[in-house]
Amino acid sequence: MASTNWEIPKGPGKDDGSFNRPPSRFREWITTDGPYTPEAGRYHLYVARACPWAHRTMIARELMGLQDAISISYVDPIRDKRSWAFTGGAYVDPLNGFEFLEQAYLASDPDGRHRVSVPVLWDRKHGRIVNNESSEILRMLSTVLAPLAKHPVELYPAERASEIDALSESFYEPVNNGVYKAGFAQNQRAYERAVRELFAKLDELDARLAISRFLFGDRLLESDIRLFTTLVRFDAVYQIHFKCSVRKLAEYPNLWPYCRDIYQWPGVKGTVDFEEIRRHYYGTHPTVNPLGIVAVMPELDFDAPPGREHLG
Ligand SMILES: N[C@@H](CCC(=O)N[C@@H](CS)C(=O)NCC(=O)O)C(=O)O
Repeated sequence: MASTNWEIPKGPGKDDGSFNRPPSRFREWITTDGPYTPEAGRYHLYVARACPWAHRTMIARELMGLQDAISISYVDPIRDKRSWAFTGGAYVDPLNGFEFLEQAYLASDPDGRHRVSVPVLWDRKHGRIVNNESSEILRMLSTVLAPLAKHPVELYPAERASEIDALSESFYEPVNNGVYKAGFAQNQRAYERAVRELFAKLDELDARLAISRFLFGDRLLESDIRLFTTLVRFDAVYQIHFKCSVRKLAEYPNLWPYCRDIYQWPGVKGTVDFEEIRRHYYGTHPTVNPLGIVAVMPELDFDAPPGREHLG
């Protein structure tokens, strides 16, 4: 069997066949007292449209109106041994002219051996990565970078901060990471545990959304973005490729219209590219899908009216 080294990341943790995600390497913050200060035109995002973690940052950039202040470029959805690459056409790096995203990592830490992951927040001024952890980049976009935004929206209101953190944390392992734990499990037991935990949490969230338009009432907040980027990929990819087989998203009475509600939110639809999402997953994990055949897009009407406006 080909080495899974480049394909499936491996972090510290029990060696019991379960997937352990390695922690993100770069964790600096933009702050008003520096050295990374909030300045329009200074920062750049490297993302993959396929990636649910990178997708969080793409959505926040749109919702806040940060497109002019923070530039963006896209890697090719197919990741191989050399990791993410700029292969030409729509996948170029106009900023540094990198051919591979690894060059950004090496420029930031020449001695390090890194998993090369997206998203990456790059600082033009120091020519290095500030941060490559999506939850932290998302937070910076909606807080310290808000003064640069054309139409800032509050995604992390102070009065709900601890509730938002607690809820996002509660579904990170079973849902956001859980679909990967199902797909990358190395034995039956680890797989079944991941699937059970995933659907238990989805059932719980579905119940919460029966009486609430978004996770915290009628305002779309950071937790919604973090849940959405997993949900929107669910039936096209996770249900099939990662064997998250208990139910389809489209069978959930509340999660499915909730997902459509966010999809139809101004600015969001343009960040979703099902073609790239499907090409990436089905084409990047040869141990999961050796022939790289891409499952046909399920018939899902993401534009159907969600009918959730009446909920508080
Ligand atoms: N914890 C990271 C995870 C990012 C991540 O794993 N991104 C995937 C793409 S969906 C990646 O680039 N994987 C490549 C690798 O780990 O080698 C975050 O939230 O930013």
